[in-house]
Amino acid sequence: MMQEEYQANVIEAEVQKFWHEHECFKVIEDLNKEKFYCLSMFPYPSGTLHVGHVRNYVLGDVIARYQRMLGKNVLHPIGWDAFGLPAENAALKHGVAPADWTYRNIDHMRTQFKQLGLSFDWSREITTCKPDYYRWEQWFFIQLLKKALVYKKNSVVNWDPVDQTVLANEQVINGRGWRSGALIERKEIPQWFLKITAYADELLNSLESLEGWPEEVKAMQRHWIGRSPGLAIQFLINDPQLTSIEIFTTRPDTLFGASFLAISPQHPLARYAAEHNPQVQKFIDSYQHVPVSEAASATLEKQGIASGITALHPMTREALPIWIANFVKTDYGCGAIMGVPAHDERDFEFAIKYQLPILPVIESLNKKPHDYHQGPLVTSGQLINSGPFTGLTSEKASTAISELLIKHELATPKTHYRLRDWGISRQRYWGTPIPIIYCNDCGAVPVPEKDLPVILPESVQLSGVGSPLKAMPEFYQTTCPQCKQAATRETDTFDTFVESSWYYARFACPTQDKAMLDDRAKYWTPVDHYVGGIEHAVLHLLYARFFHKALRDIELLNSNEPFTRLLTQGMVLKDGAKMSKSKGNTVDPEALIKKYGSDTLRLFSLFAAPPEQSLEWSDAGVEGAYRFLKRLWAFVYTHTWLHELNEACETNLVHPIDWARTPIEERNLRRQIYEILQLAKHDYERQQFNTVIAGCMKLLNLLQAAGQSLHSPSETSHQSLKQLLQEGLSILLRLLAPIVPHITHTLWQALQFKGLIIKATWPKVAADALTMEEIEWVVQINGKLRARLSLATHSDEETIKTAVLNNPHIKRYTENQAIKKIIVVPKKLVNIVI
Ligand code: ANZ
Ligand code: ZN
Repeated sequence: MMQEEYQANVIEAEVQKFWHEHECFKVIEDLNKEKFYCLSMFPYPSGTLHVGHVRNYVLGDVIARYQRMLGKNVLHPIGWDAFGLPAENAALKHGVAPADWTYRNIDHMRTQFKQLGLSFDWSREITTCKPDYYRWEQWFFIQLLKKALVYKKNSVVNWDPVDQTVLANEQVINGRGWRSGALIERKEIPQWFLKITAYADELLNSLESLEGWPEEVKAMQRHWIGRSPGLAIQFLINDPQLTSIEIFTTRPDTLFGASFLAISPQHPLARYAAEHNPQVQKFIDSYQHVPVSEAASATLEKQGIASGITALHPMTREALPIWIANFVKTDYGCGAIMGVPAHDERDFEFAIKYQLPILPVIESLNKKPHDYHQGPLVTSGQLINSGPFTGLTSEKASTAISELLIKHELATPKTHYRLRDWGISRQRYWGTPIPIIYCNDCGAVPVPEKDLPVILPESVQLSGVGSPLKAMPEFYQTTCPQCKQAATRETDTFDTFVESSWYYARFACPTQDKAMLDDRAKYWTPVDHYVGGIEHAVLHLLYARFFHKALRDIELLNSNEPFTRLLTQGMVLKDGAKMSKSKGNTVDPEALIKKYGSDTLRLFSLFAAPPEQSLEWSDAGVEGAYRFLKRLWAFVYTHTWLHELNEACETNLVHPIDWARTPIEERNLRRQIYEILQLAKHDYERQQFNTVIAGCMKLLNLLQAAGQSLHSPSETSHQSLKQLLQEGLSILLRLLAPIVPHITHTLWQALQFKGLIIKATWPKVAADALTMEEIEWVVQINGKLRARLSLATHSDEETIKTAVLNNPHIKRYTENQAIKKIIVVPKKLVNIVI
């Protein structure tokens, strides 16, 4: 029997127990059913749930539950992105091993997730810091190595000289180590890289196929990949020891405007020049340790020194000086440029400073005069002072100049990318060990597959000085797999983005211990709907797309993209500011669950804003959500007798109702119910859950009002109204089921509807409910309002035209007139043109 009062905590605990005991959300592969893979980005186990998590996981949960009710085979898994820096920081602070801290947090957050009523298939839980997971990551790294998609090179890190540790960027505060306060040094050390650039073109081009992604995210990815098609041009050098130098340009049309060449301080030619010139050596040395991050070099004051070497202009045969300049990036293009001061900002600034010639070669198409000594003209236009190319547009000239140079083997087409290869070495303890062994004779040797996983020791004491792995001979001492002599293991670990790049595929077969993935991954992937924060728009999503393609290329997957549709949810704000611990404006979801129950929390977080927008936290809003659920409960409580109808239906005691003969109020109510249903379906498809909820609130009001006219349950008349109420309630509960799954589960049972609401099918719109109603049509003659006519909403054009022309009001105007045209705007107006 149903309780009179809505006791959220009691029913939620019961319903959750029921789901758990009946393994309601466990799925297996079923080729006869349409699959749907719904995934919210898995969390870092930071310790406790915050409202941002609530939003992320509730959104995913609603989508999963909705798709189940549509009859699909829904995979909705969860796991833990368990490696990472915070565990090491916590370990230093509290003296507890990172593993213990992490597992404890996971246990706590798992309980909290269960309290939220999230419909996860818990049998597929993944924890990335466990060897059964990272072992396959190590295996995959070795496959990439075999395919030459892994290499090692020197790269700069932040070095804390006091703690003798490499620091992550976020651990460097105002140039100092976060713990030691020591001034950070830049240090070059060898690191492992994944060749993501090998997939640059595909990563860019297949963005086109991602119709279910927000434009904004695709634009960010495009920019990050930053494809620049251009030309590498060879300039011959007037020096007996050298032959030529190659520069990269995206503007071959400006070739006649080049008045110098510039190379980066790390360019081999700069080193050559330094051999004979101590000034040059000094200049180069002073740039050895300057950060070369892009932001820094854009604003850096331009500085340079002439190398003393000149190059030959391929067209004019003039000698151009080669400068060594700080604004030329080493690792972009050819590390060398042609300076065109009349048409490029950086070159202009440099030319002014060092008094290099400014040679205008482009004018604007409308020939508007431009003072080239005041600043460059950077747009394309029409060529001037360019020999045979004068008069051509920039576009035509670029093609013509490129073709001529290529023909004479003085240039090659080259495309450059902003995208860099992915440095995955981290000088950290709490991560996946990189499966490499260093041997004095054989060099870097991958760990043989049969010896995987390389297990990370979990019981360690962190001192804060260096990685504890470097102090554990039992970890690093080993023998060379090739020559069997003593060797040492790599002590660096993977960037934690590696784990999150393939977890979505592993959810298909989380316990498979013979392979990284099996055929189940082909069944479930791609993820049909992925939900997560916009902060992952570039790195995580790009890395996962890269891994997906690489996994496809070793035939472990069979699709091109990992995530078909992407929902990026907005932030949760309080008083207009981002919620954060440091601001002290956080809200504790657990306390709210205790007070109101998780259905209220779920309802509020979906009702307060559409998913993509930021959500303003409001205590009054939470209260409002709670009141609605109480009202729903009370309404069902007073109408539980409606269940008699369910029994009657089953035994065919109810006569089918001829709705056309029922009173207009009932037909109206019925139409409104189905209109709400129709809209809700549309809104579910667009994830506009806030308007779904608004519709449900309206529906409850309608049912309440109608319910009041039914005074006593025993009354035998009003059969149609009772049935309508029952129909309306069953629709209302099903519309709300994905959103507030506990209360709807309980009420569904109280009303004795068949089966479980989580397995109920999505309600269908009764078409006749919508068609029966009449609406008012506006009738115009030559655009002027002449009459209003009540006609059925969905009448066909012929019926409408006949009714209009036979109307006496209209006849007055149309008599003896030739009718040229009759325009019918469905459900609105008819315009007669005479
Ligand atoms: C001549 C020129 C004339 C250029 C002109 C631009 C405008 P994006 O589009 O970002 O790829 N460049 C090439 N390599 C460089 C390096 N290593 N460091 C700094 N700058 C470099 O930029 C391509 C342009 O950036 C190239 O085209 C080159 O300058 C410069 F009116 O060549 B341009
Ligand atoms: Zn060896």
